[in-house]
Order: sequence, then C-alpha cells, then structure tokens
Amino acid sequence: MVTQDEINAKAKAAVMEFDDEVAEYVCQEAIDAGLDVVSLIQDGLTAGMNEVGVQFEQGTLFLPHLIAASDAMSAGIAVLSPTLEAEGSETENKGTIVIGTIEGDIHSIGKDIVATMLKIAGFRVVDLGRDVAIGAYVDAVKEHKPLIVGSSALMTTTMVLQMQVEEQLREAGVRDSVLTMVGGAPVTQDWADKIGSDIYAENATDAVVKCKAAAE
Ligand code: B12
Repeated sequence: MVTQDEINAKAKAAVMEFDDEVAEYVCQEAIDAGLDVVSLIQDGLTAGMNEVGVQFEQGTLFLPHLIAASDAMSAGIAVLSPTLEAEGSETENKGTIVIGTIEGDIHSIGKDIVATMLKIAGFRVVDLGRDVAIGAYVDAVKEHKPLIVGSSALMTTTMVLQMQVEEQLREAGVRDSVLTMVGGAPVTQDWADKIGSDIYAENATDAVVKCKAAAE
C-alpha cells in the first residue's frame, strides 16, 4: 500500500519532470488509496512547482520548463478537482468570497487551489479569473456583496496593485462593507498590514482557517 509520503514524493517528481501523465496517474492513485489530497497538493505538486521556480531563478531552467511544469501540475489538479468539489458540495453556505489574480499577473494555479479549498469549506466563491482589472474587484463587491474579496499576486511588480484594490474600494465607498484578503508567494503579513488588508494567508489551508474565523 502506498503511503502519503511516497505519493507526495511521486507527485513532486512528476511536476519536476514535466510529466502530465504521471501527475494524473499519481493523483488518481492517491484518490483510489483514500489518501489526503490536500497534503498531496501542498506537499507534493506544489513542492515540485516551488523547486522548479527555484531552478528558474537560478537560471538552470527556463520559461518553457515553467510552462511544462505548470501543465503537469494542472493535469494533476484536474484529476483531484471532482473529488475535492464533491466533498465541498455537502457543506452549508458560509458566505460569498470574491477572488482573482491581480491585474498584469497571469499566475493562476495558487489562486485556483485557494478557490477550490474555500468552496470545499462551504463558501460560495466568485472567481474573477486572472489578470483582473482593479475596477473589476470593486464592481464584483458591489454586485455580489461578499464577506471577503481576495487578490492573488505572484510577482513583486504586481503585488503593489493590491494597494490599489484597497484604494479603489475606499473611493467607491464600499471598503467598510467587505473584508479584504491578500496572498501569493511574495505577499507577507507585513505587506498586508502595510496596505491595510484585513487577512493574509500563506496557503490554501491557512486561507480556509482565516476565512472560517472571519465568517463566525
Ligand atoms: C508556474 C509559474 C508560471 C506559469 C504560470 C501558469 C499558471 N497558469 O499559473 C507561467 C509559465 C505562465 C509563468 C509566467 C511568468 N512568470 Co512565473 N512562475 C511560476 C512559478 C514557477 C510557480 C507558481 C505556482 O504556480 N506555484 C504553485 C502554487 C500552488 O503556489 P502559489 O501560487 O504560491 O499559491 C499558494 C500561496 O501563495 C497562496 N495563494 C496564492 N494566491 C492566493 C490568493 C489569496 C487571496 C490567498 C489568501 C492565498 C493565495 O495559496 C496558494 C496555495 O497554497 C513561480 C515560482 C514560485 N515559486 O512562485 C514563478 C514566478 C512567480 N514567475 C515569475 C516570472 C518572472 C514570470 C514571467 C514574467 C516570466 C517571463 N519572463 O515571461 C511570466 C509572467 C507573466 C505574467 N504577466 O504574469 C517570477 C516572478 C518574479 C517577481 N517579479 O516577483 C517567479 C517568482 C519565478 C522566479 N523565481 O523568478 N510563471
């Protein structure tokens, strides 16, 4: 019988080897074995993605490798999604959360994972997608009246736009009606404090814990 550590290691390797088929196979194997798919995402697939990111930064891997690794990760997530969402459909509605990747930024994998995990936790999630114009967050807050509006930023250059979400929500007179949440690899609690965002979460599990606390 395969263990959680073994399956996580296999998933990490599949992403690092840019192997969509193995990623899909390993994810199905985890479901069949009844293993923890959240751990598989965080400690397996994401760990592989992070390692690819480090090698990209060091100049040993290049953009096509990033694309190939994210394809493998997405292939794995696609296998896991029905199982994850089936778990989520059984829980009650805890409130609405609007989420999107900030303007100028097309990194969507982490945001998608956060959105999926929030759905599983019982929130109604309005996913605005990626490269979301700041005004679109404001419009979505007016339209959906969410409990929380979250933005994801994966680059230091786009992270600064999270500040504009705060500003434009204030200018539109709706800042006090909603909690703001920020996340993404370069984002920190210090950054959230600096721009006046209500919630910072390091990963999807942390986001679920903090959003549940906010909904109580
Ligand atoms: C995959 C990837 C890509 C893929 C994205 C595919 C996709 N559909 O998302 C592709 C190949 C398209 C890509 C493109 C680029 N990339 Co890129 N990419 C990455 C990489 C390797 C991994 C990101 C990832 O998916 N991680 C896995 C997920 C699960 O983790 P995550 O995103 O961090 O999300 C978790 C948490 O952060 C958190 N979270 C995320 N969002 C949110 C939101 C909220 C509200 C909350 C609470 C929490 C939260 O929870 C998530 C789950 O646990 C990173 C390196 C890295 N280590 O981050 C570089 C990285 C982000 N990319 C980088 C760069 C430079 C680029 C390009 C500019 C490259 C180029 N020359 O064209 C373009 C950008 C184009 C653009 N305009 O956006 C740099 C950014 C540097 C910087 N300025 O800060 C990085 C850091 C690589 C590096 N080390 O240099 N990239």
